[in-house]
Amino acid sequence: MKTVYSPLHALQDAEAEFIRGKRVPSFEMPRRAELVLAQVKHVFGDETIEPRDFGTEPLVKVHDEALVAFLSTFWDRWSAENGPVDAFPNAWPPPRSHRLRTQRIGAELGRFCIDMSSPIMEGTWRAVSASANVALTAQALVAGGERAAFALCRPPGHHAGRDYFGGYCFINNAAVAAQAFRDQGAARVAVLDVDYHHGNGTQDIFYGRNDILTVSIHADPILEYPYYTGYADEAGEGDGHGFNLNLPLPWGTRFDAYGEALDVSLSRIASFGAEALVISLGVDTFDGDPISKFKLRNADFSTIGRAIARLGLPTVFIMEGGYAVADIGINVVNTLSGFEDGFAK
Ligand code: Q9C
Ligand code: ZN
Repeated sequence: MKTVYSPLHALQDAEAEFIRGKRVPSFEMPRRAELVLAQVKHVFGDETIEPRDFGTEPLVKVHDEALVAFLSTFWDRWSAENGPVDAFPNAWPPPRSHRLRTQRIGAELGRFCIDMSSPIMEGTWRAVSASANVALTAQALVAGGERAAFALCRPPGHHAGRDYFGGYCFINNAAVAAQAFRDQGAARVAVLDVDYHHGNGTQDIFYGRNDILTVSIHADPILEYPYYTGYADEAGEGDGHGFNLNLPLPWGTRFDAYGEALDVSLSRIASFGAEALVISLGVDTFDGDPISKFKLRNADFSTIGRAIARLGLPTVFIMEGGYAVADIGINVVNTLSGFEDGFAK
């Protein structure tokens, strides 16, 4: 399988995030992508593909222009006021407030940023736009006839919604790729999110639509980030009703129960009649993940890949989460290799 990769991801290098009141070293770090790349090269060979530049046009098809404009211009305004300091919000608009009037950069940050895990720094926008270009380049390979491709995106994207960012995510790479399939003529596209966390951003972006099915298997948000969405009764709205499927699972989930949820997901994608598939590939479902509480083993990721291949669809894999750095490469490449095994049969 071909892999698309850009070294510009390393420009997003957060020193810290905030968890339960404490400033701790960021779990989302450049080394994650470097170790995935090393394992990709080990198994699939040294060739990787550099992304092309698609500009902001494909981004504003799934995000508000205001978010894209904010992210792309933020650093100059912030650093002029505060110096070269990683930016976290410390104020958020209360419900029903007049959100649009403030001119203060730190207060504007609170309009767009939903949490304290996703600081913006000098290189953030270059890393983020490279990550979206990685996704779009992989999508173009598949649209051009490859049966699958791997977008080694970093920063990840699935927590970024129409007009907000957070959860280490800024631009929703999976949504951008899914929309690109639609724009190139696929009538129906499915996004399957296997990251440990609910794909709230992807759900938000496509919630009112019946042409892009969103399915997410994740830890029950009653106990886990992103807390406020990801429940089983969120089915979509308006035309989109019935085209969002959430499969929350309890802490401690092993592959026996996980595999059943995966089968439900794949059946729904098949009955939907998807013509192309985007996988939000987080491997933070792994037993050894430091911020997660599922119990999948290395070999289970091969099984997931083989199961996805049974759909027989053109497929773009988009890198999302996974923080057990010693195993992240193995778990990602096991998924991709499992897919290739399954597709060959
Ligand atoms: N108790 C992705 O996997 N912090 N994002 C959670 C843990 C945010 C995860 C705090 C986790 C975001 C792409
Ligand atoms: Zn995650």
